[in-house]
Amino acid sequence: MKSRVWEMLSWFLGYSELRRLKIFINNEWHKATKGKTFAVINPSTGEEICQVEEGTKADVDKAVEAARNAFKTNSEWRKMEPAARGVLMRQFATLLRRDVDYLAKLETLNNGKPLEDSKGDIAISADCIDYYAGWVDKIAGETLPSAPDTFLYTRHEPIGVCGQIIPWNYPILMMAWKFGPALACGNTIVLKPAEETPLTALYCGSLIKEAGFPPGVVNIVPGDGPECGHSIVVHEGIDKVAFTGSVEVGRKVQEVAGNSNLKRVSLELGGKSPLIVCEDADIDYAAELAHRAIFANAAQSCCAGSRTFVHEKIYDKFISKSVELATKRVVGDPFDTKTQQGPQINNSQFKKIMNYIESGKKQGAKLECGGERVGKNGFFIQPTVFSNVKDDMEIATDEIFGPVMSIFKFHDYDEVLKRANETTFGLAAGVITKDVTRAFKFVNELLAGSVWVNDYDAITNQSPFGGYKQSGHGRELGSYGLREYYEVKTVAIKLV
Ligand code: TXE
Repeated sequence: MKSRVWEMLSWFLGYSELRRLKIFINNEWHKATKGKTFAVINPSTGEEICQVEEGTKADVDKAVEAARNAFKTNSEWRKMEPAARGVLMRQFATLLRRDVDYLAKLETLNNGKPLEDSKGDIAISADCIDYYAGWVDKIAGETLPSAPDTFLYTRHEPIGVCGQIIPWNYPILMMAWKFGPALACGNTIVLKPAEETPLTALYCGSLIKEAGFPPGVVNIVPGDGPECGHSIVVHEGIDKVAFTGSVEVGRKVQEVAGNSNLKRVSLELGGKSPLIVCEDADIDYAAELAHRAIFANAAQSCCAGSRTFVHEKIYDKFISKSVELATKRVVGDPFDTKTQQGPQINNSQFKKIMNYIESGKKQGAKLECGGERVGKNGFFIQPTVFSNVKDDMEIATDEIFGPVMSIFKFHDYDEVLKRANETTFGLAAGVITKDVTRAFKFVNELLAGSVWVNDYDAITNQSPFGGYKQSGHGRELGSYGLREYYEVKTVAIKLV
């Protein structure tokens, strides 16, 4: 693997212009005000890829100033016809597709996901931007019934400067989910990519400029959470903050936003999503689906199916099939086309996951397979399957965010529904059954923002995505995603 990574490194360093590793403000590349840089690490090797200028408060201030100027009433962006905004967005999507090979390699180098997965993420990111480009001239208010001498209507207006803070698990896709609705509604943006994975977002800065967006509409400030992220959340010049990440930080974001200028907040946080396999399920189909539900993206997915409930009548067969699939899963070099699972993102996530595996063993779950590190370098973990998991074990309650499948046994449908809902999270849920009445009962009573029947991760650009309970609030994607990015102004005109 090492030689391949060196090949990639020289490819990256040879072809990337250094300016792409700076801070992107006003369509220009800036050095960090404090003059500091931070290392970006390749999770496949643990080695440094490159240094990136580290944004701090002063850089966030600069970015906000640029975004505020771009949002002024007479700015080029604000005077633009909606359809013209759509043209810019489509151009950006076209450039993402043009550079898919470069971007995919960069994403895989930086995040560790298999190259084909990175290509898929970039394709759906471009589709997401295109989808929202289609909305620009349809974000309409309403004419309302009123007294005959009054004209009453609503306008949907952009909120203003939007701070967007994203995680490292789907770096470019999370950026697209945030850019799409914000730009469609006519806002301006200060984006902070995760400190682990800033490379593709920064590259996209150059594409934003090439697409023709006016300076200041999109600004990208790489940096850490406590300094750079916090400076965004607390900033009085920012009107809205959208955050995707941990519950712990989400809670802080809401509190800090509330204590500053009460900026609007939308949060997409973690999950502990149940997937319920009923006795009438086709076992091979169900095991394949449950396998993908948990192990996709090395299980670094907020809606990962991390609690698999299986009916007692098919429990043993389901476990042997799941073990067979997990044992066959190919873990390793994400540039190798046979690889299905790359490394975890960093050492701290790696350790967190290994600790959960130990905790599962100690608390009496049965380790069916996996549970070990793969190789000596990088942060690879074997696909791990636990059976006999009880509801109060740590692996049953906490978001592990790693390749650990936890299988629970159930014998009664009311009982499993109650257990599935007994969590502080509520992002997603799945059920596999051929019984339509039972399916609807689950659909209606599962407390989750998305419920998938005989499917999992069925996310499209038009389907809203977000959480019940402590998985966050607000929705991304679809027309619902737009609501997070406009204000409703009511206008009453008396005809005197
Ligand atoms: O998340 P953080 P981490 C969960 C998952 C994972 C755990 C920790 O369980 O194991 O969170 O991951 C920025 N003010 N998810 O530590 O810290 C940070 O710089 C403002 C679920 O990586 O929440 C990054 O850009 N911003 C999740 C972003 O928040 C701050 C995806 C996410 O980092 C900040 C990732 C602060 N005080 C992790 N502190 C999902 N929902 O998909 C940090 N950040």
